[in-house]
Amino acid sequence: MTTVNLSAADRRETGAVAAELAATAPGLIDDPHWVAEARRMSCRLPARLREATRLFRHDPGRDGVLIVRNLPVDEAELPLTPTVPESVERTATVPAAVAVMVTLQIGEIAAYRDEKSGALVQNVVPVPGREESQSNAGSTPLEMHVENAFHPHCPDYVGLLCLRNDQPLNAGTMVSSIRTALGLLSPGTLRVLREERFTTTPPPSFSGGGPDPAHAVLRGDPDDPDVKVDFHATTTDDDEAKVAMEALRGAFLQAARTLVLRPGEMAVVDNRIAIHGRTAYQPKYDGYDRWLHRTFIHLDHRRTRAHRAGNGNVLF
Ligand SMILES: O=C(O)CCC(=O)C(=O)O
Ligand SMILES: [Fe+2]
Repeated sequence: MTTVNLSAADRRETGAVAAELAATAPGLIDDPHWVAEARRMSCRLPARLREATRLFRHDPGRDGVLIVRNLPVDEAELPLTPTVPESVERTATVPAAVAVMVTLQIGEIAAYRDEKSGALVQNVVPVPGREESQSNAGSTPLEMHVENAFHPHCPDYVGLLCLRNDQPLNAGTMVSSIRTALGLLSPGTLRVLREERFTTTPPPSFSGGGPDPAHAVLRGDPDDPDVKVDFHATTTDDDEAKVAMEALRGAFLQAARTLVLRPGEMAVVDNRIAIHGRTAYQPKYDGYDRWLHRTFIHLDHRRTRAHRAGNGNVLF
């Protein structure tokens, strides 16, 4: 797994730029002027961090995950972990500024109008009453998935910055990549997965009304394909395709790694070749539960232009 450990000096430098960005008017993450400043200031992140994001963009490695450690997140300064449904971060705090700048060094930040009110930085927190839900508000196992697999412009990368983790450290982000899982699958299974025999249902908030288009689970170079699957939302009517999907799920589980993120650690998952999920844990709802900031990244902002009003960062 590609890992960058920031030195104490790098952490200080990142903290200084993030504090300056957090104090930049109007101090609201979703404001286009603030995003423009964040984009510009992200060029002042330490060289070793910019070097790592540049190399990761060129080659996500076998795991398709970049881990950045020792980012400036000061747990003692954090407010209580939010507990409300659909929680998002609107205020430009230091941790949010860090998440946005790392995001903007990889590509362009993106969000979806119909998800978490289109906020560019979203809170991944457990929500009382949603324990069993197959969403990031739940605390039972979250099935592995490509993020927004149903969307024609799903993110190229997903960023997850840890602000706080649960104690004892049970909650883990599971990641697995098709580059690792591919060798565990038979040629017959791979052939079926390359055919348009699968559909992925959007969450109710996104529903466009029409039937979900059939798609292949594996696409591109047979030896190094992209993957599009969500083991909760992708289905198929035919038995052969069901068996192939089960085999793929097994291979992904066999190849999976569990990342227990600590405060100040950010995982960037390449959403083309890697899938992710979450292990079960026990929230306490006492204000000190696990808390991540999530961002989405597109590499080619222009390609999504027809899906974005006013050339902003929110897709419909
Ligand atoms: O909680 C996690 O580690 C990941 C949850 C998730 O899949 C997401 O927020 O997209
Ligand atoms: Fe996810």
